[in-house]
Amino acid sequence: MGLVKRGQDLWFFEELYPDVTYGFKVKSVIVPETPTGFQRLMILDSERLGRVLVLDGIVQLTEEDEGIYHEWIAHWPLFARGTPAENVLIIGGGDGGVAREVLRHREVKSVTMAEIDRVVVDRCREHMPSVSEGIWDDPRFHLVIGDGAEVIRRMKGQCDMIVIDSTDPIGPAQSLFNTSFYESVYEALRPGGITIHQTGALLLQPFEAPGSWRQMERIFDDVRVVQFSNVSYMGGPFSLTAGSRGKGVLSFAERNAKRRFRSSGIKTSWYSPQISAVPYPEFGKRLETDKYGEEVVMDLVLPGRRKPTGRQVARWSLELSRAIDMIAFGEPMFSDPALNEGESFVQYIETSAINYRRFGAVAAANCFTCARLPVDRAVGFTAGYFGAEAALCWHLPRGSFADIKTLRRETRIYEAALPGGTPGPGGVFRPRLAEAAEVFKPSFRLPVETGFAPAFELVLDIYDCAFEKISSGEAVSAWAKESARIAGLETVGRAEAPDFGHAKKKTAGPSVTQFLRQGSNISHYSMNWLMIVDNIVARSPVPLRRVVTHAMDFFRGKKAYAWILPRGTKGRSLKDIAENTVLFEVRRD
Ligand code: AG3
Repeated sequence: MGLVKRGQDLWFFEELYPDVTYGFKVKSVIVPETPTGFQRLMILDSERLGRVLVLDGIVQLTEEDEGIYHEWIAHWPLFARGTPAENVLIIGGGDGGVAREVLRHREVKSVTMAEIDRVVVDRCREHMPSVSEGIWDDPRFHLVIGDGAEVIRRMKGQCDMIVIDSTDPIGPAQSLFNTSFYESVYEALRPGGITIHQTGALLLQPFEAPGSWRQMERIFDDVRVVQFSNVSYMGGPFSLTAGSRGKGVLSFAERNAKRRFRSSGIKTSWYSPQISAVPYPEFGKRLETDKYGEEVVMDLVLPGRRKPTGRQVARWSLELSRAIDMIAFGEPMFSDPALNEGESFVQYIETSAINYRRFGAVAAANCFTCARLPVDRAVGFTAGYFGAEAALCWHLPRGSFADIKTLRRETRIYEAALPGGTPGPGGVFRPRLAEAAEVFKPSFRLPVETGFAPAFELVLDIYDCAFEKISSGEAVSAWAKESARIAGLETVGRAEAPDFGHAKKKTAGPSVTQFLRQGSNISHYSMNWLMIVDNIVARSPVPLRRVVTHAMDFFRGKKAYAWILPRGTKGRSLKDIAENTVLFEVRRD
């Protein structure tokens, strides 16, 4: 893609997505694609859109419609404030379009633009002078060539407004889309200050705005999404996410804008406080109802003395990932290739993992996705594959932001009707709700201690974790090792934290598997959701309180939901299974 010859004509096709693109006919190449040291820069001229700035194959602006983006990203937050902003910081924005619009506000006393790439500034000034028109002679304007993430750390409490006019969160702008950066933005704002950040096309980049939202929501006092659309950012509704320092600052945004726009005398072409920038309701709904993920845990009764081989299990995981529309990543992993009693198999998939182990005649299989999971299909397929006589299932909402009562209601324990995989005639049961105090008492007995089951699983979702901890592959591997020591479980091999990059979509963080003797500890980290989701399976008891609190302290998590499941049972009644399945909440404030 990029520049393509079509007959006599030269066309440009955007390279942002692997499966959709848009293109335009090119009149001439003004600046052929050049590496700047940070990114690839190209400037094209076209009949339809005028001159076009392209970075890393992605259209940043066109002369024809740059006003739409620049007016909205500058005037929306400036007019949203009750009082005029005086000190404004722009991160990125090297073409000068944002600065141009900000400087139209007379009350603004100083505009600092921190752009990492000098080549963007120079080429745009030379070849697209209309975009930055007027800024260079304005004594209020200051250009800093440097990394915005560093510049902002030196500006504590100094800014009334911070505009982040960056490229997408791939390439050099990656460091501008995470919690530690958002924290420094908050720190740099004065009370009553507002920041605004471009967060992508709402339909085509479905995890971008929600990912920024979730992180910003934890730091800023109010967060809002501003929606607009233009021609050059493909995909219709496009988002800017705004945050304020101070509660209630954004609540009056519309009212302030109407009043202050009128009195400012500023004439705009595309921005107007009369136009609603409220996102389509569907996006609000998606944000609210967006569950982190789902898991189905299955105890399958194998016929005869069947012991599936490693090869069969690995093939199951690949076929299962296909059945649930998930791509498998990396190589299948075994704690013991013979898959002897209790030894584990793990296959990472697009957003998390599939795993397996066997306790006698029971195959204990888990299928976890940080997205929607067609549970019945996963169960039906798995039971069919192993020729299971019965399938006991726990369907768990993982990383749900709901309260514990809702979580209990959404946890389903049932015997599947085969071959369909749907809940059978025995009905659907819920886990027993317990207080952490009860579960943490030394007198509490795990299902392996009471003799109810040969193994147990601790399913743990920890919320509000520290970004630095969950984003570091090294830290999470160290935790997995340390956790095994605290649990008194013997490790097998090392804890690896492979990086599948964008493949993990909204989890956007490492996954770690630490094999244990006859068990495993598999965890996934979501940098967007600031959460860890973890499953520990073992045949011997562990000190629950120490294991859970150690994990929470390590990741500095504030809240956890945990389930304890009896694994590997055969012939127990559903009622007994449900009574031995415990759900509890832990808070560390
Ligand atoms: N910066 C935002 C470009 C976003 C393009 N992304 C996309 N289409 N998903 C533009 C810089 C203009 N000052």
